Amino acid sequence: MGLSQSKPPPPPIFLDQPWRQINFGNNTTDLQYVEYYKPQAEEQQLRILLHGPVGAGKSSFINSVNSVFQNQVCRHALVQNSAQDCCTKEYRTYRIQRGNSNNFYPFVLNDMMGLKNVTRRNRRIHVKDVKRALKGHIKDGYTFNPECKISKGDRFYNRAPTENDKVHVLVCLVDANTVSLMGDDTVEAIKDVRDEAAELGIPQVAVFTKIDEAFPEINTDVKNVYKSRSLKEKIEKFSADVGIPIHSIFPVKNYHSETGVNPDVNAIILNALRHIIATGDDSLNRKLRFQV
Ligand SMILES: Nc1nc2c(ncn2[C@@H]2O[C@H](COP(=O)(O)OP(=O)(O)OP(=O)(O)O)[C@@H](O)[C@H]2O)c(=O)[nH]1
Ligand SMILES: [Mg+2]
Repeated sequence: MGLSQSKPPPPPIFLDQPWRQINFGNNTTDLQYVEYYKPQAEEQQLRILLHGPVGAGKSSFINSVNSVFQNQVCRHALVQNSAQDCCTKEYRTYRIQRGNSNNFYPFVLNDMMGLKNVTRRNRRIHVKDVKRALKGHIKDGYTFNPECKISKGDRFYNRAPTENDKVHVLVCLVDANTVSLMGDDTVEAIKDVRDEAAELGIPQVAVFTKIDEAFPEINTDVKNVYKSRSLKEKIEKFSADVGIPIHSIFPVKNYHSETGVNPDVNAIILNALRHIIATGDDSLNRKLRFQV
């Protein structure tokens, strides 16, 4: 009789300690940071540009941020309904209203067309479009064309962008379900965009969406987000593949089908937003100091 080799037990689902601490429930630390955030220069706004593969949850993230501050689920940015349907094609700026007032927060979020069927050719075009958006050359309402970049003669081309038109922080959104299946061209496109941003001195943050769908332990309770071993491993792998450091990667669950907001989901969204704003503000301040 041969010796039966017993398989090693699978690693536990949960880590002994969460790898990042966030305040669940009423996350007042992050909420107050965002509430009181004000760029140093008067009349300055902080511009956040979202990019990433089609269907990653860019528009949903904008709706989720809005939902946190409206205290109800909002659907201002159009979200795709089916996997075949590429939804966002237009470049658009979203301002976030302070409660019911006529006031807006001094940060804005820009939505753009996602990366789809990436080839070497359309990757180059996409990267050029993102570069122009980063420099503030694309006006609201521009419809992206995957076949060619925005031309300097286009009526949506802004020839003289001000500091308010320029992007201060770039956010790469990826779907946690499919991140490991991303094709080489998509990975290369994300890296190219990262390099362009770095050349312009614009920092980059990544957001992992759909963590509820990808990890049953998080679906059961979103408070498990930083305890999930598989999520941590996916983030480490993505970080190594595209070169975005782990401290700049934030997992998020967007509001997608729910009818009301939830304090723990809000806490995760606010924590990511706070770090996005802090990262952008740091680069904006450095830039303004140089200009004096
Ligand atoms: N379960 C779950 N579904 C999500 C989440 N975020 C987005 N979705 C769903 O994923 C689909 C795509 O979301 P979108 O926000 O349209 O993605 P997008 O990146 O804007 O897509 P394009 O505009 O086509 O590039 C929609 O059906 C959303 O409801 C999430 O965190 N969890
Ligand atoms: Mg979209």
